[in-house]
Amino acid sequence: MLFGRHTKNPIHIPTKPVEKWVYTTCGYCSTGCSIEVGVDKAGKGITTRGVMDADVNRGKLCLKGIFEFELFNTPNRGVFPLMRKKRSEPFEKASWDTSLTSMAGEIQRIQAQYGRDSFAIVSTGQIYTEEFYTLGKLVRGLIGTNNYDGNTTLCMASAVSGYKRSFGSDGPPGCYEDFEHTNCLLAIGSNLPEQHPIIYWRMKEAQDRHHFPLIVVDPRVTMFAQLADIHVPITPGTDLVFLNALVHVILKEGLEDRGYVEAHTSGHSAFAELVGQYNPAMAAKICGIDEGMIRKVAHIYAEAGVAMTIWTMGINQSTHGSDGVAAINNLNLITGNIGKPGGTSLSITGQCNAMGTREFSSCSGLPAYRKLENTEDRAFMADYWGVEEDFFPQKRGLTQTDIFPAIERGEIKGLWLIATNPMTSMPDTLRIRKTLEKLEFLVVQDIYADVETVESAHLFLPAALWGEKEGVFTNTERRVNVVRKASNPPGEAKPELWIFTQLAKRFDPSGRIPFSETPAEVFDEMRVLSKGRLCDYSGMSHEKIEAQRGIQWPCNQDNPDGARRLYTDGYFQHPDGKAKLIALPFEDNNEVPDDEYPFWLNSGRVVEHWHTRTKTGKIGNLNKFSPTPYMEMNPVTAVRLEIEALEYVRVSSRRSSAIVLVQLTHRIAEDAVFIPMHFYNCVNRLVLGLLDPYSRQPAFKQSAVRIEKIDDQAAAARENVVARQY
Ligand SMILES: Nc1nc2c(c(=O)[nH]1)N[C@H]1C(S)=C(S)[C@@H](COP(=O)(O)OP(=O)(O)OC[C@H]3O[C@@H](n4cnc5c(=O)[nH]c(N)nc54)[C@H](O)[C@@H]3O)O[C@H]1N2
Ligand SMILES: Nc1nc2c(c(=O)[nH]1)N[C@H]1C(S)=C(S)[C@@H](COP(=O)(O)OP(=O)(O)OC[C@H]3O[C@@H](n4cnc5c(=O)[nH]c(N)nc54)[C@H](O)[C@@H]3O)O[C@H]1N2
Ligand code: SF4
Ligand SMILES: [Mo]
Repeated sequence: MLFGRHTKNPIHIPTKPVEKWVYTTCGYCSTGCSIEVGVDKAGKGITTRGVMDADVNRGKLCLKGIFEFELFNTPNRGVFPLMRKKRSEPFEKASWDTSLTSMAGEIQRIQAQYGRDSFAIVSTGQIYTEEFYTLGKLVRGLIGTNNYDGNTTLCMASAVSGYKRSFGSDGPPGCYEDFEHTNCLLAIGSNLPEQHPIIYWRMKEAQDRHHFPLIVVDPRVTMFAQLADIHVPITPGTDLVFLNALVHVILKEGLEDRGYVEAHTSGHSAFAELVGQYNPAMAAKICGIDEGMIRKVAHIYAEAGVAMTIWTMGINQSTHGSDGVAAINNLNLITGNIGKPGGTSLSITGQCNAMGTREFSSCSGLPAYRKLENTEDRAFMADYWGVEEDFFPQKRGLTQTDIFPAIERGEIKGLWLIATNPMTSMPDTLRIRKTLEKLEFLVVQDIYADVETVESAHLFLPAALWGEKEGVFTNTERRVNVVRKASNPPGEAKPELWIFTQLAKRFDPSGRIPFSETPAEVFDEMRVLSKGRLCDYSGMSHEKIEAQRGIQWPCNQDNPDGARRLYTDGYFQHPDGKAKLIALPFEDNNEVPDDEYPFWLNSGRVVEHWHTRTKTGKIGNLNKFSPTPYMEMNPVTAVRLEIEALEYVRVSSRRSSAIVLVQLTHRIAEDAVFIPMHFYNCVNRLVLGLLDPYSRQPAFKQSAVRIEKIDDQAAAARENVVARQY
């Protein structure tokens, strides 16, 4: 195929020898694009393309999806298990049999010596739901530790918590089609065009057709903010005040949907009293924005008829993350914007299967949104799995962010990390490294053998990657979509499902608790268990999902093709059937800039990279766009500090320091800097990560730092290269 400049150096794209196309769902972000992998004669994935008749992406992919097939060729994959007795010894190649038997033995030794909860497990939002479900059954039914969580505590925990507090259950009530019906979109702490490019494209298509106003709340002038009708450049961490003030104006001016509030909500009077205190003049001061802007946004939103809010990490990753989510729900409840086309509170999810873990992993409860705290739920699951009921704990154990301090205190002695890389993704990474070194036994289960955590591990288990195994993901709009196997895993790398069921045999040689061994059989268990629940899968099968290019739950007899929205009848999951309006006082408890550390440190993502770069750092076409740890700084600040563009500087917080390259841009305010989260030994050395009291999610986006010039630029460049890693 020839493109462009036909006469002078034409760009040539070679035709690839594709033998067949295999249907999958993208394994990066939660947009959930349908993507086909082109496979060659040898059974290797050699190209990828968007699926034209898939509702989510309609043939489109972002650049991560376009190059996703290259993952099958990336270096440093784990190809056999690695074992060692002590950290000081080199790893040796081990068989799966020896590895799993020794792993079970070590877990049992630790539990016998220090108690059942002294072994912890931290998983992910990036494996299939069948794998999550099986891991949950293994942990809740056989291993029996209650210190079992996922990296979703760094990501979606505040959304989950806020949904539960407002509506009585987790579960995003809206969908992408809402963009086509809405008259106003409020986007808070989300950089949609970079982080969810195809959701952004869906939004833009709808907006081009019917021109609804877009309001973006973000301290940075992101790509999204640049495209907005109104950009609200809020002071970091003060979104709750802004949201309370919007409701203040709406109630004061009688713009609420009184009928909806009376029929479907509780808690109005305490709520109204509290927001009564958040007048725009006071809020404007705290939020660092104009009072008139607050009034304007309140009017546009309440008078739109139908309006919707989306949000991502700018809300969730804050000391008021859960409150921020509940405040968004408050706003939508009082304006009657839940469960109607174009009117919703839609949390934009992060990882490809952060939803699946919420539904089925049993991390914070039991399958299909059952609760450990609920006697009936425990009894039901004990009976279904064939477990003694009192083997289940009666409330959830520690979250990921509380597991690490418990290791530090010596209460947890063993840890199993599955598809997560805390040495780069947790706050205060130098402390995390020391913490991991304290463990008597660390197992790392990853697709790559070069992940930082392996340096502290006793056992490494090589896993099969997306597209090398089969199962389902659930996306942001509750759409369950299937990934078929397109390529073979390298060497002895194994699908997670196989690893979990083989380990189960070590804990239960007699097979007292039966485990399904194929993804389709596991899916059948999930169908049975979810029947009649909010996240009802009972009407789905892998075949039907593929045929329909994904199905949104609930899917059952009443909704055989799935359902676009939740709560359309105004009936919520609290015992009285009503949603709660919650009074949410703001407490200013962040680390804020002061004389010693005068800048806000903000962190987040860039479009080319995925999290800790274990994948995208190895894909040339992605890595070359953003190969180096850098920092956004305002040019005015740079003049004041006598720093030049592309100079290396030292950034220090109360935790530690890091060397970064300065990029000058007006995207960032004069009193703030922004560093992407993707680089090892970089921004998370600096981040404090205070925890939200409800969700235990860290405030990754608000820390205080100072910036110093470096005389020896050559030495700084070398240090910066170390952080680059690949
Ligand atoms: N390319 C790419 N896409 C991804 C990912 C990736 O790693 N790479 N990761 C996926 C995952 S797991 C997630 S969770 C999502 C995250 O998706 P997003 O949340 O959209 O991305 P972030 O860059 O983390 O943060 C979004 C914005 O929050 C703003 N922000 C910071 N502090 C505040 C504040 O106090 N208030 C408000 N209102 N805004 C604030 C930041 O300036 C930033 O622009 O992206 C998903 N998509
Ligand atoms: N400063 C700062 N820090 C942040 C954030 C921020 O905005 N700012 N965001 C936070 C958020 S929202 C998130 S979601 C986290 C993400 O943090 P992490 O989950 O720690 O980051 P990943 O790089 O996605 O790690 C996934 C790991 O799983 C491996 N992997 C991929 N697929 C598979 C598989 O199928 N099986 C197995 N076994 N392994 C696999 C990858 O190689 C990688 O090592 O980071 C958080 N950290
Ligand atoms: S938008 Fe997300 S799901 Fe779609 S191709 Fe890009 S990374 Fe994959
Ligand atoms: Mo995330």
